[in-house]
Amino acid sequence: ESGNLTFTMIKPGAVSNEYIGPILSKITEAGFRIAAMKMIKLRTAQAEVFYGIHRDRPFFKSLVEFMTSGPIVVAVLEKENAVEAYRALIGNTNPEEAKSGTIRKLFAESVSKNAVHGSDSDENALNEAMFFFSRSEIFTKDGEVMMAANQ
Ligand code: YYY
Ligand code: MG
Repeated sequence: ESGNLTFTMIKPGAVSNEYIGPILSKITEAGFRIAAMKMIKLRTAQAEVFYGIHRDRPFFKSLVEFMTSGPIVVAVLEKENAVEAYRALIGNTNPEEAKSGTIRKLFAESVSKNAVHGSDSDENALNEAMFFFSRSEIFTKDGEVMMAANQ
């Protein structure tokens, strides 16, 4: 049984605090399937494009500096209603306002160092997934390439 997709990043900070394993456990225990995953380090230009919608916000420069400060884990997750379900699992942008049990409540240090990213719409989820992964790197439950180029 397949669902829809969302895109996540485990941010620097959560990676350097050794929270990759605990965060992935929360994700899989919540019923998400990992369809794609890798560890990378963002270049400044990549972070500026990824967060381009926030270009004019006061926190943009510090956001880009933080997101390029160390390795991150990028992943594509599958579940029914994935975007909304994952936003609920990660909790409020500000960990002080996040509900107990959410990933940000458990693992975030602050609003700027908030452990994880989660897409906010189906359209952005697909765009963000394709920003980091080629079609041949995203897999179905059966281990087949999800989006064959000739589809
Ligand atoms: O989607 P989400 O990550 O929950 O929040 P956004 O409002 O899209 O902001 C993106 C990103 O920017 C946030 O995860 C941390 C950072 N940020 C910040 O550093 N300071 C703020 N006051 C607001 C957001
Ligand atoms: Mg956002």
